[in-house]
Amino acid sequence: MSKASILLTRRWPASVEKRLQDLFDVSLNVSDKPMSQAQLREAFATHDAVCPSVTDKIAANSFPAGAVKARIIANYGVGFNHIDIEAAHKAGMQVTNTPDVLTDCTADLAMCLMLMVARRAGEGERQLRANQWSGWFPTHLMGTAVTGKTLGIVGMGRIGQAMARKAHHGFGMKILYHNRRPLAAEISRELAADFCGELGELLARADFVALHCPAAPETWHLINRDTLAQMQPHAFLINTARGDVVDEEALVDALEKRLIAGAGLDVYEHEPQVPEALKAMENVVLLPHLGSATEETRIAMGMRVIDNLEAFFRGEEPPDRIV
Ligand code: 8YV
Repeated sequence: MSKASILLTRRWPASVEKRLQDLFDVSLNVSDKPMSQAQLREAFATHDAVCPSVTDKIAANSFPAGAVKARIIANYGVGFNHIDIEAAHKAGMQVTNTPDVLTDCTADLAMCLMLMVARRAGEGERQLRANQWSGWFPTHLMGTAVTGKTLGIVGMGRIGQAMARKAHHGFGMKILYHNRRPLAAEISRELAADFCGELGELLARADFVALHCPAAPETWHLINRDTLAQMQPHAFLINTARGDVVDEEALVDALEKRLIAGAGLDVYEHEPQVPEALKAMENVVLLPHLGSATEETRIAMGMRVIDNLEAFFRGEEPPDRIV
């Protein structure tokens, strides 16, 4: 039997590409540059499966006007807001993602941003590398304590819960969360977490606000001029979710007016564009979408895509099918 043909829109870790090549007839995007819409249309017309990632905007017009050969879009990543799922289904394709395998990795990065921004780590590093460190003195780069503070988590899914666990058990933080529904009683007991039905209540009480909700029409600009104004002036905003959840212009304004103390960001509204105003601020830590960027996780994400493809081409339900 001939192997199914699959196309990866970007390069993946070598061990995963090797495993894929053992199983499938694989086309690689050798340049590793984001593919154009014309290239995507061609890919859907000529391959049994297309495996995109966050840099591929897949909408109805990404599919060929004529016959679509592809029957599955196996996304490399958990977030799938870059894919029009309804259009994919209409064009006869299933869509899968890679949950679980990047949960801790992303929560670790959120912790990293929280610690960095609170302890002014970016500022200190910039100062030292610029040979501007004159030596120790009692009031040098005094930051804010993290241990024992209150962390408000917006979106208490897998990643939100992982961050809550690290922050509560590791840093003695008080956990508040805003979610569509409260956690199961035993998890909420384990985390000593308070459910805030109203986002405003969480924003008014938290010293750190961490975003872990998916990008969806309901969460678009959830953090905006009004909600930023509800945060405490000493509070920090951490975003490892998606840029669209924050109105970036309003955030710049709130930071400039000192309505909040700072921000730690891994995602942006118009990646890879990052507002110059943010880059100019010392109280902001900016990372280039590194949430899942460990070797272990990027390999595990690839293996998870393989699990989905293998199940699909065996005629079974892929484990991570998005319905
Ligand atoms: C991925 C992410 O690197 O999986 C996600 O949702 O945000 C990132 O960790 C990216 O999406 C790959 O497509």
